[in-house]
Amino acid sequence: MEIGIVGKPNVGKSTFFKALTLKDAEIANFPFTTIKPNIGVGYVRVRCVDTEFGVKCKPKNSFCIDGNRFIPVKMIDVAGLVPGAHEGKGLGNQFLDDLRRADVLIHVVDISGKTNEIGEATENYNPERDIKFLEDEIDYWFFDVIKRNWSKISAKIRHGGKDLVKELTNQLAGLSINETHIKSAIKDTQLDEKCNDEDIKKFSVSLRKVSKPILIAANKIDIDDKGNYERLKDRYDMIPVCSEAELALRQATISNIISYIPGNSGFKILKNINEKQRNALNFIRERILNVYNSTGAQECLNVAVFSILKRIVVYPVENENKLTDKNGNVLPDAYILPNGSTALDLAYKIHTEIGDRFIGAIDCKTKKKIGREYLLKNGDIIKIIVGR
Ligand SMILES: Nc1nc2c(ncn2[C@@H]2O[C@H](COP(=O)(O)OP(=O)(O)OP(=O)(O)O)[C@@H](O)[C@H]2O)c(=O)[nH]1
Ligand SMILES: [Mg+2]
Repeated sequence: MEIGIVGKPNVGKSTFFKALTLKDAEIANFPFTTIKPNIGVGYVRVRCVDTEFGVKCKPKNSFCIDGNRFIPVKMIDVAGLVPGAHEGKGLGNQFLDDLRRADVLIHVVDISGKTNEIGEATENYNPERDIKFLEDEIDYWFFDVIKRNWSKISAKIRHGGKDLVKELTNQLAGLSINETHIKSAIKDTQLDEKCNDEDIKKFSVSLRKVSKPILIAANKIDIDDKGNYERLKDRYDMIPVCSEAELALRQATISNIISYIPGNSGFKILKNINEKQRNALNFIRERILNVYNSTGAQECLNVAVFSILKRIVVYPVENENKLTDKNGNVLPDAYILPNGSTALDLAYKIHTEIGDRFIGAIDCKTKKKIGREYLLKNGDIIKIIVGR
């Protein structure tokens, strides 16, 4: 699973990415600082199941702080997009190809309205315009990809007796688009092999909505002095964010200046600091955390993965009584799986060989034996039984 970060230049995409991944990304107050995509690992946060069992976990593929399990997700930060990118404006829309494998997009917007459409400083810009133009540019990207392949696809259907859904699924698999997405968009737009450009455009819009849903990160909430967030929040899937604050809190945590768990509504100062540092931390506490309950950055990842993509977290173990792997690590791994995944899907996710040799599984909470078709639930702890 991958999360793509998109938006126009200078809105704080790289700051948001860096805060969540702590990977070096270049940040600067001018447009097009990022050209090559930054790829990194962020973490979603869930209540660890170890708390339910009164055991202490020993994570391997994730980490746990005070009963909060942080599970890795891949993130990609790309260059800024400007209106007309599909016609070559700005850096064009070629780099959207870096987002092929994204399952969900987080659109970082400067909610304060202090960045114009091409990424320069301004006042009183309406950030709602960005929401529309960004959707348009992604639609054009989809349209271009489908259009490029269209004559091949329609020829195969007309002369080769091939099936439209299958052909589109094959052609678009590289865009992280599956058969369910395609069926839904065909049903929605009545696409058939005789369609024209206008029909393909409509199909692209519908396909984008199901295959690359967009969450809006209303960034720079700290300087939103025009009340844009309050005006727009009920109309969109939108989370108030201060990426700069999240980055500062994470860096202060690494330097042992504060203790802070990403996503929390507060932090503790651990040592004597100078007045400048104290003022910066007080600002974050009073103007961000006390008002919005968090910096919003962690929440964006959680909402994207669990509310929008409806993923679940499952813990595979090898010993159903001790909840350990074969080396005695308690609840070592936490996997993020699509809702509707089965016990067999989990086995294949662990290893192809485990999937091939699957003969059954145990639900470690009830100790009941379950079969390959068992539908996994969020928080399940599962032992897979393999044959020889
Ligand atoms: N006030 C405020 N400024 C922010 C926030 N997040 C980022 N910035 C500033 O916005 C400017 C642009 O940040 P970047 O992260 O480089 O933006 P970008 O969207 O990656 O820009 P490009 O790579 O040029 O497309 C920098 O000066 C950041 O310090 C925030 O939450 N609040
Ligand atoms: Mg950038």
